[in-house]
Amino acid sequence: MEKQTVAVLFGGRSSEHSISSATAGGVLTAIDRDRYDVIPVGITREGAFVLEQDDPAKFALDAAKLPEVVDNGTRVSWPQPNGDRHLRVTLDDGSDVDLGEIDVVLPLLHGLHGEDGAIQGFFDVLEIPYAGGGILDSAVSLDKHFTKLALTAAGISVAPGITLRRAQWERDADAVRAAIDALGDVVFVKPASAGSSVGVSRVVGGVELDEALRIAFDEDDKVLVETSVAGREVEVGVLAGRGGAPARASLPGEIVLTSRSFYDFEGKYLGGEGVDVVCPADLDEDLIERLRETAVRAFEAVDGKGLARVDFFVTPQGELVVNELNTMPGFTPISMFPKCWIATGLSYGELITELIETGLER
Ligand code: G1L
Repeated sequence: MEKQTVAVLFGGRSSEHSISSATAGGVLTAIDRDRYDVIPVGITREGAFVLEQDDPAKFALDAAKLPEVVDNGTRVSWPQPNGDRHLRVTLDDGSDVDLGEIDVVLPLLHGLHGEDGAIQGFFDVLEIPYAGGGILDSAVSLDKHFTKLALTAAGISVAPGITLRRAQWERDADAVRAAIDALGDVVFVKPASAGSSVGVSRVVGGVELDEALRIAFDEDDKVLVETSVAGREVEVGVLAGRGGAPARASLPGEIVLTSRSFYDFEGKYLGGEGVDVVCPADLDEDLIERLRETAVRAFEAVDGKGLARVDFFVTPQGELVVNELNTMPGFTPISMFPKCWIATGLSYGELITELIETGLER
């Protein structure tokens, strides 16, 4: 079999720079070396593209020394569209070295320009295939307001709530407070498009509502206020089909709150103390089937390409409410998305192969 060359792209100008680099370490360890040649390309915190060593150990998940892309002076330049897809590096003396032709990019990036569709558009313009979400599904999934529009139109339940623009809040605060009051006693205030849970507050009985809105508007001009949905937090991995096959869903996993009281590695990388990632979740057959089917419908509702993690609340009555989609889910071997695919029968390495091959097919 002819080997394909994969450019693994990681780091970047975001607060998740180190997580991205550690994820690259996991991918460099597990990627099928019989099928793929790898060119690791780091993005520094300043935004420079640099050639990295193909050394997983350099990007290990080590709490004492978080991995980092540093500017080593070996700048990578991307080919022209319709060109030969050759990556080149420019050395300090100004001369160019050809690194060879790449077939596909594996973008492991978070935050600004990483998962909002921008890097996907960059590679579309360069006519270089890539793994994962496309422009539209990435952009829609990053915007909680547009995600709700797409899901609602597809008949999928979302948390009831309102979307506020900064100008509305500044012009008519009283009307905004009244509208929020009507949502109920407990609400969540969140920026429409900040990653992770940055800028999110829980407000009870209107206490410190103004402060919660200020924090959210610091992150985005658009803010969602939603009623709190009581229920278990269940997540499903979706992979696009290959060769015209439909998308498919993993077994559901669950975010379980534990009494873990010490600060450890796992806790940190899994989203904080007292949180466990469990897959498969302990749910009955009928619920599992409905979750998997709804996850695929949600993926299709945002025109999903490549993959997405679909996050649900499952209410005590068994109602499924979709909280959000994530086209760049946590992707270390202990993250929910890989864990759920492992539970469903794909190894971490096979999952990487699947994502690369789907990217190559597009
Ligand atoms: F392209 C893939 F493989 F589909 C893909 C891309 C990015 C899967 C998962 C991710 N996730 C991340 O890059 C990250 C959330 C670990 C970056 Cl910090």
